[in-house]
Amino acid sequence: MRAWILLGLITFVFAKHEHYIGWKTFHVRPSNDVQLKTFGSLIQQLDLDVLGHATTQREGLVLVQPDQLEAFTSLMDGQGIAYRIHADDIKSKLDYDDMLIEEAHNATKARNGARLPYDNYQTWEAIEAYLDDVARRFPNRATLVNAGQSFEGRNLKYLKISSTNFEDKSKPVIVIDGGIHAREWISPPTVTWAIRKLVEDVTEPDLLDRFDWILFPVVNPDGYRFTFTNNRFWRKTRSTDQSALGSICPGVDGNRNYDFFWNTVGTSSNACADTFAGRRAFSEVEVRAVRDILHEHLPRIALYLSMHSFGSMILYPWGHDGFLSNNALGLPPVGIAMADAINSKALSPFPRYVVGNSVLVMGYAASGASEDYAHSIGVPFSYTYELPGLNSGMQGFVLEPRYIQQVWEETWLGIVAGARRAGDIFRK
Ligand code: 0X9
Ligand code: ZN
Repeated sequence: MRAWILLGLITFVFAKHEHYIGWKTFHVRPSNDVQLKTFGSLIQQLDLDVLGHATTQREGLVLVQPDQLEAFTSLMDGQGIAYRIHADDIKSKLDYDDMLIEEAHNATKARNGARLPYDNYQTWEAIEAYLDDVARRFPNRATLVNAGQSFEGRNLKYLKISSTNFEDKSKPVIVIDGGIHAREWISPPTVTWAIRKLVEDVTEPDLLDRFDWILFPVVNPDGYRFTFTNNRFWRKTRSTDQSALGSICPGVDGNRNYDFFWNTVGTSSNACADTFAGRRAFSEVEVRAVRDILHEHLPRIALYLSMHSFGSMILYPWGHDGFLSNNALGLPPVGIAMADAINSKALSPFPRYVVGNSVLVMGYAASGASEDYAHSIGVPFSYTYELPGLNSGMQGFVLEPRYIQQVWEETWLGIVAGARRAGDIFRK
C-alpha cells in the first residue's frame, strides 16, 4: 500500500510541467529601435510567449514552442537580432522553482502559522481568506465586496478602503488591480501588501485622509489557481464558452478583452493563442468586474494601476498605436514620480525602472488593455506596471522567493509617490 502511495507521489511530481518538454527559452537583445519593432512583429508571427520584456537597453526572455524553434532561430539570425539560450530543459527549471517555493513555504509556516506570507508567493485560498479577515478586523477602514463569480465559480473579491466609508465624494479614488495574467505571480503580493500598509499598519495616514482606495489583488482567480495546480505558464482566464474550440483551448487574455480598439492589434482571434481577445469585448466576467469598478467610481478616479510582470517598466497609453492622448500631459510626471521613488530603493540586481508609452517602451502594440480602457473613459492617470523579474544568472524562472519582499517594498513606494503626485494634479 505504502509503495503505491509513493509511486503515485513520484509520478505526480515528475508529471508536473511535462507539457513543457521540448520548449525552450531564449534571452533576446534588440540593439536599436528598428530591431525592437521587428522583434515586436516576430512575437506575433511566431506566437512567442513573452515572459520578460526586452528594451534596447535590456535583455528580454521569450518562451518558444517546439514547432517554432527553427523558425525562431532563423528569423532572429536573418534580422541580426541577438539572442542566446536560457533554458534547454524548462521542466527541470520549473521543478527547481517548485522546490524553492516549497522550502520558503515550510519556513513561513514554521514562523507564523496562518498569516499571509510576504516572503513567498501567495495562493488564491490564502489571499481570499486574508481579504475576509482584514474586512472583519478593520470594519472602519475596509469593506469587502464580492463582485460575483469567476467563470469557474470563485468569488471575485476586492476591498474598498476608506476612512470615510466612501461617503466623502470630494476624495479622489485610487484603483489597483493584480493577477489578471495568471502566471505573473509577483503581482498579487504587491496589492495585498498595499492593503496591509493602508489598513493594518497605516504607515502613511495622509493616504487614507486624502483618498479612497479599491484594491483587487486577484482579478483572474481561475487562471491564477491553475498556474499553481496544472500549468505554470498559464496566462488567460479559464472560460470555455468563447468559441467552438473553447473546451480544447479555454481562456481569454484579460488584457486584450477591454473595449478599446478591441481585437485590432497585438491580439489573436484564435482561441488557442495566449493573446486571444475573446469572442467579443468584455466577454470575460472577471474583466467586467474591473470595468464596473471603473465606471462606478469614474469621476472620482485619479489613478489606476494594473500590476503585471516582468520588465521593471511603468507604461502609459495609448498602447494600441503609440500615440499620446489629448489628456497625456500628466502621464509622464506621475509615472516618473513613481519610478523615481522605486529606483531610490531598488537593489541590484534589479534594473532601474523605465517610464514611457507602452508601444514605444516595449516595441509592440496591443489593443484591449485595461490601462488604455481606463484612460479612454476618463481616468487621467492610468498605468501598467511591469514589475521586476530576473532573467539571468538564475536557475529557475520565477523571481526567487527571497526577492519578493524587495519587490513589494519598493512597489509600495511607487504607489505612495503616484498617489500623492496624482492627487496634487487631479482636478486642478
Ligand atoms: O501585453 C500585455 O498585456 C502587457 N505585458 S505582459 O507581459 N504583462 O503581458 C503589457 C500591456 C501594455 N499596455 C498596452 N498595450 N496598452
Ligand atoms: Zn501581464
